[in-house]
Amino acid sequence: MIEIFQGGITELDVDAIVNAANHSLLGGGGVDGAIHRAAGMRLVEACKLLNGCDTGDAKNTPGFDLSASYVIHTVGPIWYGGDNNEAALLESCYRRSFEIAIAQGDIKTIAFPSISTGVYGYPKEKAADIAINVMKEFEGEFEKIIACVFSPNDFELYRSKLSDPS
Ligand code: AR6
Repeated sequence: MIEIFQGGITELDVDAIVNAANHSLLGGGGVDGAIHRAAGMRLVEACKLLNGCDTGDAKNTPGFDLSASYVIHTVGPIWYGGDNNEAALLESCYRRSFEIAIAQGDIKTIAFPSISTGVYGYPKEKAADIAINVMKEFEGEFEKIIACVFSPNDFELYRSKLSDPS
């Protein structure tokens, strides 16, 4: 089942939340900042042991003070106009996050923010198409996948795409 939730991802009571991080994995603004604030200082200590992360890849940590048991940190591409492998890298973020969740073994519910669509500038509609395609591919492996959006416009974007049978 794929659901849409509008609001802060740290509020969600799921097994894992995905973080739209940067190469350092040491925190930042946007959803990354919110997750680090809510998880507490132990999160950055755990992230320091991971030696960063490549764009399109993902790594997981415990969720510490979050209600989510795990945070899966992924690094989305910066949008440079679309001819710099952005789509494949964004798709890889979703796919690697799902693969890590499956390998973890005890993640049945997972929530994703709209990776790369904030500071990294990825056009929201193109990003939503990629997110939803990969979510549909992995839908059978999870009890619930949540697309967590922040704005009413993003909620409507996901709602219209998810209700479109094509
Ligand atoms: N919960 C859910 N979604 C959120 C939240 C939240 N609390 N806060 C923002 N969003 P961004 P990026 C939405 O900029 O583009 C960081 O500094 C937001 O509206 O957080 O991948 C990292 O450290 C947008 O739709 O991530 C990196 O340096 C989406 O989350 C860089 O930003 C992603 O926006 C990553 O940029």
